[in-house]
Amino acid sequence: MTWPRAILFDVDGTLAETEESHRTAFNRAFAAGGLDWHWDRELYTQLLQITGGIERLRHFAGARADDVDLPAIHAFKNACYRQLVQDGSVHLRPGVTELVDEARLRGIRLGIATTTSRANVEALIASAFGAVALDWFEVMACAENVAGKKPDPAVYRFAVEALGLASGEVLAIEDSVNGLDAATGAGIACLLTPSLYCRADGGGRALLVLDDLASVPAARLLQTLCDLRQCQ
Ligand code: XBP
Ligand code: MG
Repeated sequence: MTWPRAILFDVDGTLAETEESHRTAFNRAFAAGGLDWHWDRELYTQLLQITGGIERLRHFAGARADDVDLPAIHAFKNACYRQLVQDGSVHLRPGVTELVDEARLRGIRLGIATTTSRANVEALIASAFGAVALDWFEVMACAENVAGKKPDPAVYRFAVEALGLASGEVLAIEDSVNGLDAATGAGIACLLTPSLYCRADGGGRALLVLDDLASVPAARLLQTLCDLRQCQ
């Protein structure tokens, strides 16, 4: 099996169900900032169509955006989020550890392609896998690296270029249709594992859709993906 040569993991919703912690952190930031805003699960489900926390805030604020220091609210939100991560509130989704271990065993390179910040990614990886794992992901393509957020394919293009590979040599793993569109828009085959907030989304362009990465043992999953890729 020679494919894939690298796997690019999305973070929020894919490595872990992070969005409840982001939502909690947003609400704490609103309260701390003296705002009477509150995002319940129903509203947050709709707001997640807007990728990126600051973009989501701007969209929600609308005409009020000029009256509120949105970057400060977002920075406070991210500090709260990282505290939740460091406190151990966020766990890896089923099968993630097994797939990462199997990929490392086979010499498949690992990377990250996310709309969130590098600080948030590093906090999650260090807390969930252990600090040693920060070296396992040789490319971290994050919010700081590109202007456009998913479904813009820019973050995937950046990651593939940093790996020095062709897009056809890489597998992406995503939880949302925005992420799927970003990966496939960059010419990267994508495995979709819908997260709690993205269950209703479709996965038409995905190479494969699974409830989670534990649905198939890691070695068999990699073989299945390779076979599917050859049939494309
Ligand atoms: C994830 C997101 C956001 C987070 C990111 O998208 O857009 O949920 O709020 O946190 P994806 P920031 O999983 O497709 O990368 O507030 O740091 O943007
Ligand atoms: Mg995601």
